[in-house]
Amino acid sequence: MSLTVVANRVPIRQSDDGDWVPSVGGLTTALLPVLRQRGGAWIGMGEDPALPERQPFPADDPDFTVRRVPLSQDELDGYYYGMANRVLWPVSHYMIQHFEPNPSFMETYRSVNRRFAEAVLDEVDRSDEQIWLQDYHLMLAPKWIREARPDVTLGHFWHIPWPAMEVFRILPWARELLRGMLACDLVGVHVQEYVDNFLESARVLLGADIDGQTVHYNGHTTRVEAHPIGIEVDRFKQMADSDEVRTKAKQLRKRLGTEHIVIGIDRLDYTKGVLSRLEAFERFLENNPAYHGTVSFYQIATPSRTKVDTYQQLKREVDEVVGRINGQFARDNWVPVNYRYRTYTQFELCAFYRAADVALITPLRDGMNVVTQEFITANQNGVLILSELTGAAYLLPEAIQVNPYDRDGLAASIRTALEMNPDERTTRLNALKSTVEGLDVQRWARGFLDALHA
Ligand code: ADQ
Repeated sequence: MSLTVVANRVPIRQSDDGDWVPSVGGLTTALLPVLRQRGGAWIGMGEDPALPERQPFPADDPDFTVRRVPLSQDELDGYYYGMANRVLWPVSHYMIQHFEPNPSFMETYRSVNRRFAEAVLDEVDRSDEQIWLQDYHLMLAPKWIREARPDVTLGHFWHIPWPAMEVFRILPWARELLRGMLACDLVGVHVQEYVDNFLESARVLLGADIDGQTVHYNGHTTRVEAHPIGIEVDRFKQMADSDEVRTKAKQLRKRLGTEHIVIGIDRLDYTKGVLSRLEAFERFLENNPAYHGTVSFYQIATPSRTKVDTYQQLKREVDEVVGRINGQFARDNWVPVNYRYRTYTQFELCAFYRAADVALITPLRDGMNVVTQEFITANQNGVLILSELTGAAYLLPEAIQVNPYDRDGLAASIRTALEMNPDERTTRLNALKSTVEGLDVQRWARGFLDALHA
């Protein structure tokens, strides 16, 4: 049975010497081996009109086809920067202050989803085909695929939180979007709480019949299941244990020169809670003068969605708060906050994970947050402080869990983490490691596809 993966982005990129290579990222890593083995296609948007619509990959002995859906600048603005980034992203993360319900975004989203559906129909020629769509960019495509091909198997994995029904219904197009999703045979989310929210949305907004985790609507049946995503555990472990990473981690500790290192690593996104985390670190310094000079906070933020105003604004605010904290507290050779606004390689990130005593992973809301799992896998004796508003929190009770809006609580948790005795650190970290090992990303892909097959 061949597989068609449909995602916002295609899984390959051009390397510096011009060759096409797989892109880096959890989804690519998980699905490329399956596609290579089974054959089929990966369909994603085409941002560059110069690239071919269909590209067999690898070029010399192709296993599958990369198919691009070419988008004009207007389409990209409406579908991606508009509907995906300014409508579905903020609402799903409960941040409705950033929600811009512009009907033209939805209009473009509809037509782009239809183009994705047409590309799928063009690629899919056999009835034993499995089609797996990814994420909030593609809520409507399933309906058009289903209308033309009642016989194919359709799955959808939703990578971000599925919000409470009363929040989801804020979307003026909530019912239409849900109907799109309910053309699937299987909808996957990270945790049971999102399953429950999805079922409740279908029941209340569409009057669908719910039987356990199955939705009956309009003559079709959709199962909704929790499939928590993981990372490439083995590769991360090997990387973290390599001489290169060990050396880099030592160099980092030496360069910072403080007894304790606290890290934060995120895409710079308002959902990740970088600002409130910095303010909590500021409060920690205010409340704990004895720690001045002994703790460095290293925040790495990778630039993201830089064309969207709210992201530009966030960057300015982070710059300002970092300046304020260092202006007030820095002395002699000690800089309390080291802030880097750039992308690092996974090797470099691994060195940060390894060097850290404490990781502050405190999103205001997050689907899973795989940085959490990367830290747990790479680190040897540190403490994880984790926002209770992430999907990961449901799976990782051994972390110190905090409400990211509670500045005093978060500040206090930093001290608790720094003062935790070594035995407790080890016990907690070992328990976290064993959970993360069970969440391997390849296992996630197999688990979802097996459930889809069933
Ligand atoms: P994201 O919102 O992108 O993913 P996350 O799960 O934390 O969030 O993954 C971020 C990835 O980017 C990690 O692999 C991390 O290593 C990398 N990264 C972060 N900062 C970096 C830097 N400075 N340089 C290089 N790489 C960096 C969405 C959802 C999540 C869900 C995932 C997977 O929002 O909730 O966990 O999809 O389903």
